[in-house]
Amino acid sequence: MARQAAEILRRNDMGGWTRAAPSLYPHQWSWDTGFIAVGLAHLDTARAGRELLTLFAHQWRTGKVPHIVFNPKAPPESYFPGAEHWSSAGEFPDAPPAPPYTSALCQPPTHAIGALRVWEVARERRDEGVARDFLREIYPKLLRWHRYLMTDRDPEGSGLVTIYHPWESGTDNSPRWDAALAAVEVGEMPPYERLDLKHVDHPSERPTDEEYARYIWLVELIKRVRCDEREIYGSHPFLAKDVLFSAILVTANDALLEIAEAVDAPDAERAEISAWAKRGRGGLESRWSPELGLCLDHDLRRDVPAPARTIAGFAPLVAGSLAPGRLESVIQTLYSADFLGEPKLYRPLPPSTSPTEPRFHPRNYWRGPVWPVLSWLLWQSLVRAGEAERAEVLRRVALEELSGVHFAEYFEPFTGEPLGSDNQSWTAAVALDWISADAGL
Ligand code: 9WN
Repeated sequence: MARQAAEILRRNDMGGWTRAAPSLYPHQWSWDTGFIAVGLAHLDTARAGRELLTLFAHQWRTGKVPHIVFNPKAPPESYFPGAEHWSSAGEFPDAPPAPPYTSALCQPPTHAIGALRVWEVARERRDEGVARDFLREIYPKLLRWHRYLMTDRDPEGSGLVTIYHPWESGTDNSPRWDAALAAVEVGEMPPYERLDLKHVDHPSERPTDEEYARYIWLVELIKRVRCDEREIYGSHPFLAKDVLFSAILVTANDALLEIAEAVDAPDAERAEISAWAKRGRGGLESRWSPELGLCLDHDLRRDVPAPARTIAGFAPLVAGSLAPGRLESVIQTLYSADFLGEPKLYRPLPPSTSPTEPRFHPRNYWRGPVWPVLSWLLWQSLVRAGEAERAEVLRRVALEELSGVHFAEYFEPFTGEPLGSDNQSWTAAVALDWISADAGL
């Protein structure tokens, strides 16, 4: 399986960066890149470092890392909305020089996690030289990125990141966003053609046309204000505090702190990073719902919680270093009949949305299928929480799912059927990391 996974990453390698998938996603995606670096670290630490540096070459002046860097050589009409639609450098004063163009959105910050894995693997191999140079180069960029998220994306100082679009969450059509998205009224905009449906077996695996219209309308509104963050905060119809994004930022801040130590960063910067992680944990704790046993997002525009039983609710586990009793309560929900204890599951792997959630759908994208990258995130979180046995079971079962050598984007939770795009880079990458964990690497 390791050979096959490495082969997928090799085939998706575009020379210094990796496309998310061969046909559906021919560009570089931000949070995919963090996971891909984790996998590449086991093949070639220098190449893994380059993956992150290539993405960060397109960091915005604000510190934002764009959610997509568009591949100028992608076949025409391969992805919508593509570079022509965003034309970011032309529209947005803070965008970097183009081409390549970028989107104006961002995604969860998996990058410091990837960078730290590169460093860890290099150290295990006693091959620190190149990796230390890489850390020195990436560290200030990561710091600017996290600072952007902790300030522009959290002017309230709540410890929770605000997103402007469901795509920023990475869990696009999760029921987490249903109510906030339904409140968005779509206005006049040029007609467009969805290209995503051409790449999957059935439209039921992807978001609906109504959801898509709202996605494109939100893009339109961001373009109209030239991505001015203050204007977005004031007028944008979709603003939400995202607990999974915020939890990934907490764990990424922990990783950044380790990187800061390795590169001998000034004390003031280390103190700043520690304060961010602490603030993030506090923010997550304030969103804990004892009723659902999960952490809940918040619809900031309408100032109401967004209750939904989804995998994002395990945010405190992902953030780690929990308040007393919180680990037990999160684990109780994870192993309850709402998630891993559901007897109809084909394998005990976490569905993206709980089958007990009325809006659950077993084949539709983020509404139920199992996503290997999120299983990886929970596995990693269990390891960090000292739950070695539970983590090990999850790792073995997750690898079993991939043993049909379908590095699919997501899987039907009751049948194990691979869905979405095949040969997905981040799926191959997390498989490599899981396999390496077996070898004790
Ligand atoms: C929009 C690339 C990306 C992932 C996201 C996943 C999907 C894009 C889409 O693919 O999103 O960003 O067109 O559906 O939801 O998490 O980063 O793999």
